[in-house]
Amino acid sequence: MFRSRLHDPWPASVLGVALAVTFGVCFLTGLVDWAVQRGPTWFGWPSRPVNLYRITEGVHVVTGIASIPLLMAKLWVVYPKLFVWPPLQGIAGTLERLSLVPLVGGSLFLLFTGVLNIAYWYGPLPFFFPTAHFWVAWITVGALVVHVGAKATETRIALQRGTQEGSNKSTPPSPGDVDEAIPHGGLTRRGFMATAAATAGALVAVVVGEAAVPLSRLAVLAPRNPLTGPQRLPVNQSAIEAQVVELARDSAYRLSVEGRCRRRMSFNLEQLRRLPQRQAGLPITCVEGWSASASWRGVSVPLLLQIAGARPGAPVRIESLEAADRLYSSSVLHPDHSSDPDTLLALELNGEELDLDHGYPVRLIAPNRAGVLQTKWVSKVVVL
Ligand SMILES: Nc1nc2c(c(=O)[nH]1)N[C@H]1C(S)=C(S)[C@@H](COP(=O)(O)O)O[C@H]1N2
Ligand SMILES: [Mo]
Repeated sequence: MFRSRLHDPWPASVLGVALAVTFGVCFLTGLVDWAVQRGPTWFGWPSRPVNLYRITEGVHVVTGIASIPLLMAKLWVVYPKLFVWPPLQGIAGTLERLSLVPLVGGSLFLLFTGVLNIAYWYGPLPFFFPTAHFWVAWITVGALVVHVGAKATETRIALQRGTQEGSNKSTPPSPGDVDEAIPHGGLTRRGFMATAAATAGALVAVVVGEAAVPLSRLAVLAPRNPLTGPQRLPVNQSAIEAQVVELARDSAYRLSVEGRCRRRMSFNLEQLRRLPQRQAGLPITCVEGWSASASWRGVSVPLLLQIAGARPGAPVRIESLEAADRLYSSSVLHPDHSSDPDTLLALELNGEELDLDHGYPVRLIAPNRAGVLQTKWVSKVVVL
């Protein structure tokens, strides 16, 4: 029944190593993402290099996407083992078998929810995506460590054999060697592995264009394209969705600075425009898979803190016109960011007054920061 050599240890091992790498990198970059957004206070995330978070987040999405065809191929290669008799072999064997439940189940869950997330499809999820994705990742990686430990020797042997076979074509085929002679459905082991790799590459190519402008024309499956949107920048949540249209356009709009500073202050838009302005090229990196760089102009936050008589590098909370119970209505700037001169309360984007959907009249834009923390429609700066 399973005589095809597609089900050999060699493809299983090569795919296993590839998956260990993509999962490992995806897990580490995912931890960075989690810590940046809701990590412990001791986790100091620097404001430089400006594009660092853009890279770690991009790598997270790309390694996750590449894992999908690799995991499908791997499951196809190893599923006959489920029918090996007797099913449970010794205590170690039984534990190894049991660890497959969280490993396979967790992997499928992570990849599935990850794809739903970058597709903006939260409808079917009965839980808060980041929390579930985070905890299942720990369980899955725990199971992965057990699995790698259990399979290390077997894998090393299979890989060595694979290379020897590759370099020594004159070895007569053993009775089990039906691969090149009787391909499985016309597919050789090499052909199968090349297909898995090519599928992974193609999926990465159509997704990475969401973050890399030179490839943006390939981003055929992407819900956001880095070059489309008002002022040539995508919008994540519009002013209508955030229910701030009236407040943002109100002539009574004021930006207030309060909290632990010597002077509580309040500025209308005209007064903000008359303060010294600073320009910076900074990306928006949305955790939902896209990122794009733009040119911003506005009031530097350290300067504003200085004007208000706050301690330099004090942490500040940036609050928006959005209702306070909504997910992204405010964010905190930790010292690295509140003291970086390129952390701006921006009034302009790509040489024009901010579009309403990009946060008019004032939005936060800081270097090396997650998109969810780049608060739009800012109305209050609270020094902590
Ligand atoms: N007040 C507020 N600010 C917000 C959001 C929001 O929903 N409300 N969305 C955030 C998210 S998730 C991203 S990725 C960026 C996107 O900014 P843009 O729409 O100008 O591209 O804004 C951030 N700022
Ligand atoms: Mo976002």
